[in-house]
Amino acid sequence: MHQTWAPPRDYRSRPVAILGAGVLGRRIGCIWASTGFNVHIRDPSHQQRQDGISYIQDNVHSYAKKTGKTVGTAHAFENMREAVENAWLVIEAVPEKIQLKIDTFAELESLTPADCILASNSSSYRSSEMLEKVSESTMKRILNMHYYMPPKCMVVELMTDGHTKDEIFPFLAERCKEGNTLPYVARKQSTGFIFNRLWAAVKRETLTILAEGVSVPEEIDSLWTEMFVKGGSTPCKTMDDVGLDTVAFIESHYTKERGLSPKYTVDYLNENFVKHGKLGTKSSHGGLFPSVKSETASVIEKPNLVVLDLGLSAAAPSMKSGAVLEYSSDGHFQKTLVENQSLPDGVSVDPHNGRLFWTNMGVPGKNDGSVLTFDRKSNSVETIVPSGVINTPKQLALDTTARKVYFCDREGLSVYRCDYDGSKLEKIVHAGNPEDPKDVSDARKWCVGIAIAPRLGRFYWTQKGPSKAGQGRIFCANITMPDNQSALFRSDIECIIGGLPEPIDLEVDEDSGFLYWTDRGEIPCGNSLNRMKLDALGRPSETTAPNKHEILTRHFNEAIGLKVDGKNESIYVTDLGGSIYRCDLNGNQKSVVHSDNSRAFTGITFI
Ligand SMILES: *[C@@H]1O[C@H](CO)[C@@H](O)[C@H](O)[C@H]1NC(C)=O
Ligand SMILES: *[C@@H]1O[C@H](CO)[C@@H](O)[C@H](O)[C@H]1NC(C)=O
Ligand SMILES: *[C@@H]1O[C@H](CO)[C@@H](O)[C@H](O)[C@H]1NC(C)=O
Ligand SMILES: *[C@@H]1O[C@H](CO)[C@@H](O)[C@H](O)[C@H]1NC(C)=O
Ligand SMILES: CC(=O)N[C@H]1CO[C@H](CO)[C@@H](O)[C@@H]1O
Repeated sequence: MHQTWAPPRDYRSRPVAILGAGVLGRRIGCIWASTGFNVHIRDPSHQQRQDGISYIQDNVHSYAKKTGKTVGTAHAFENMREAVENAWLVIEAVPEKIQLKIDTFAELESLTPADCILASNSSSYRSSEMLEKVSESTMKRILNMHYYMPPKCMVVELMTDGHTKDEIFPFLAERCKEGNTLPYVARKQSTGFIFNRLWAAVKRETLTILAEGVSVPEEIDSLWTEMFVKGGSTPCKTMDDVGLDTVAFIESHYTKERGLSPKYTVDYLNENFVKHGKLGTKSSHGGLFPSVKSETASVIEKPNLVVLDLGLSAAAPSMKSGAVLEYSSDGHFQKTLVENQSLPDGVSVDPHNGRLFWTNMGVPGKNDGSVLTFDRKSNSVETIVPSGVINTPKQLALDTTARKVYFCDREGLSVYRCDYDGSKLEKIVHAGNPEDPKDVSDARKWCVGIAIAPRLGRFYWTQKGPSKAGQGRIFCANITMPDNQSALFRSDIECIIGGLPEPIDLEVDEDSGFLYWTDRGEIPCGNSLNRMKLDALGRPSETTAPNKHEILTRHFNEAIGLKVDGKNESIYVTDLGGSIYRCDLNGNQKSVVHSDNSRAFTGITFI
């Protein structure tokens, strides 16, 4: 009679049968007996039966000490039928011979009740290899149940034979916990279950390190103890902490160096995590583990917006009517932070100390551009790059880890960076010769927007091209200047996209791996907010066809500034027409947050 399996509700009054009274069989029996289950041990050898029962009698109370449970009984049987006839669980621990196991399961099929779970302790054979002589309905109640060496290690792994009824796993896992063991369920058939595969990787690499003569056993074990035992590191949490983009990057080095397939490492991470902005602990989208949203996250005050007004739409426009303004995130004017600025263009804040940095373009074509900083606590303004050095500084970005200020100089045909105090000013991109009138009049060499991606080791900038000409480009280069090179010649500059209407400001959201930009060029594609997915190396991801990017939303009035708020999942955009907009990360739900036609907005950030 082959009924389908249903949980044996009376399991408490029915025995657990163990086939094989050897070293492991008797320990498995002892575990179940120590938590109040009645145990039947079956072994053809009289000696083994006697030794098995003695072991249980001698040890069951010490096993039970940990749980304080009343112990069950243990009986030994020579006859298989008697041992298993009323069992709710049979664990075979017979010698590792596949034919013997096949025959054992065939016998168990005819001798056990239809609700009895049949488990194999085999570590070297999958239970699917033991199904030759059993019916399909019996296959549904067979699985692997692999113990290590109790009582030292109380782990037990459960694994399907490919047919095992799903309901068996939660039921048996609960019973294992009742039996004071720690169950882990392999979701699929897998040679070596779960732990032995982890262990296989550790062994393989340890042996390779030894074979290459890179280290010695004492030091490997000591290093392991420091990192994993004392440090308490665990693999998945550690990868989330390191960042899955970084893990993918490191793995790609190994796969290349060793000629391995990237399928289960680099590709798996990129396809399932990195591509979706799931980079681990640092990311609001989580990683291998879901993100732990802090309880207070939703009550944290929304940051205010800092927006630059060029001053050219003012009632009496002048070279001194620009301002640094503060608005609430829903667009209410708060206050003027700094006034009388000379065409301010790019702004950024270091969230660690609330310090604000911005550029004043000054008169385009004259070397009177400047970079300033404002400290909210002391309400003081300081000039870090005074006029006389740079021409027309545009967007500004901070590397808050290295404490560097980056900015583009449009008519200076360059990208610069300096320290927070303005020292160590260096040109890092030389797009043309600012002394050569031909170069200066070539807007394809005009550097405008800039974004820093410290985790990718890259920075990005736009060269906008003539107004609405479709000749705009976005470039990237390494934050670290290649050895012995300089802005005049550096070999790491890449143009990552060209033919754009007129790209202006940039931002990289390293959490999601997207590069965003505004474009003030002509309709249909200009005056838009755009984005492009980057890969782990910071280049356009392969899913981005050449020169294909996403236009998220359009119809701005000379779009300039942008600021991505990953936490709130929104993007703010400003335009010269005097509006601040907000849309979601896909460009939907665009709304005007604030509008004032006596203003002409450029840079925007949070404070
Ligand atoms: C059960 O598994 C353990 C670990 O692989 C093995 O040492 C032992 O021999 C197995 N027991 C039997 C009786 O199959
Ligand atoms: C800004 O300029 C106006 C008009 O010239 C002047 O009255 C005001 O004092 C200036 N503000 C600052 C902070 O210098
Ligand atoms: C730029 O950085 C990448 C990634 O770190 C590195 O592989 C590459 O060699 C660097 N290029 C140069 C020219 O230094
Ligand atoms: C850089 O220059 C130094 C000194 O001239 C030289 O020793 C070194 O090899 C150079 N490095 C590279 C990568 O060319
Ligand atoms: C996704 C989300 O939280 N969006 C909010 C971002 O902030 C604006 C302004 O406060 C809210 O209106 C959105 O609901």
